[in-house]
Amino acid sequence: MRQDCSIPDYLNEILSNFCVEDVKNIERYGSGHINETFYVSTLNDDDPDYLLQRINHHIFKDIPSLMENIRLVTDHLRKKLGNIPDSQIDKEVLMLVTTKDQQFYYCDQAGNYWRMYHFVPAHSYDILQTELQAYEGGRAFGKFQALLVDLDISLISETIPNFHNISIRLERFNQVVHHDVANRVMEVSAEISFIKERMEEMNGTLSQDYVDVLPLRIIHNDTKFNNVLLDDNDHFQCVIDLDTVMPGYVAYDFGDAIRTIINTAAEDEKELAKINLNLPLFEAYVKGYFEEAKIFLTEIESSSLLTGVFLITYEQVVRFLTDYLEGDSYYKIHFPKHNLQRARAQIKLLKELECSRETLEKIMENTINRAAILKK
Ligand code: ADP
Ligand code: GN1
Ligand code: MG
Repeated sequence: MRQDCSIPDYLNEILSNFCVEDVKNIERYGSGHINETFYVSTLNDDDPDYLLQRINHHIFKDIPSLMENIRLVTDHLRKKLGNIPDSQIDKEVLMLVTTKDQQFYYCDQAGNYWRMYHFVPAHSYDILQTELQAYEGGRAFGKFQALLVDLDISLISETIPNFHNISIRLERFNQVVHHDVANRVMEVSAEISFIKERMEEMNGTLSQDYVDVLPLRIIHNDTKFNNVLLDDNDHFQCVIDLDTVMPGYVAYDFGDAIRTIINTAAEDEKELAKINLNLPLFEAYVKGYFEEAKIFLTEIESSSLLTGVFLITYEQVVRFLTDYLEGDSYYKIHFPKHNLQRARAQIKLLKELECSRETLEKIMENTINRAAILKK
């Protein structure tokens, strides 16, 4: 999604530090909640276009380690895909652009960190339209995990510690409710109750319940559907937004992807009645995911996946409401009560998921059994 906004003059100065071809235009781009993103087009049709990002260093505290993660992961993916032509790999794996002094990021005088990728000409969707898109999304994230299975996990840094640790997120939530710095607690008592009613059940889910049986793997950790690009025929092209690639349970990625795929409305839908479950899309994602992930998934991992859907949707309620109560310091917002609206929408989604738990279990079981794909 391109946006018409005025571009600050200093961007040309930032670009002059990178090894890029003649630039034609720069425009704000995308609908991510974290980084500031620009599309940089070039004059010559034979040159690649670029994507420039100011990495949010308030959220990511150690940008050199984060960029080293991305370098390691993209190098590994390239090596594993070595049998396809270079022109193809450049569309399937994010390609970093170096600075003139051979670094993968540039730190400006104000302390802002910038990086560039080759622009991948493909589509990202906030809401899905077809089963093929869901199936291809499942394949994309399944393949991403499968290709990273043999990358040494000890080389990968935690870019945001305890990112999906619900116990720590709930501790923080309780503190934020207690301090009520933005004086908003009164207004959201129903939402706070919703979180508290499920606190005991959710606390420790996956991170404690499965601690000795679930393998830690290198996962994406932010698998909402607009973080996979699809080509013109809706086939998956490239997994993007690698800032949170770090150790975790595959159920986290499964849960976050399903949370966005299964929802018939936007993540921040105001009219809650529009938020329902699209079960055919769920089934299509499960099918695509297992086709690629079956080569490494253990039986216990497969059985943990659905728990991830409930956990991550609940976690989003907690995170959006925490940010609202703290005065909106984490996510980009587009209007004053945006985080509250997001939290309410995710509450409705979680209620729908809870009502359909058995149906979801059956679909999972049938899809997995039909393919007879579990590796013992
Ligand atoms: P955020 O962390 O803010 O979500 P992303 O890395 O996901 O940042 O980038 C924001 C948006 O920019 C994405 O949703 C996608 O539309 C677009 N995007 C990111 N990387 C690329 C790329 N290499 N090629 C084309 N589009 C991209
Ligand atoms: C953020 O970066 P983006 O917009 O893809 C967030 C995710 C949330 C998501 C909710 C680093 O993702 O964890 O699930 O918003 N990323 C980070 O839309 O916090
Ligand atoms: Mg993103």
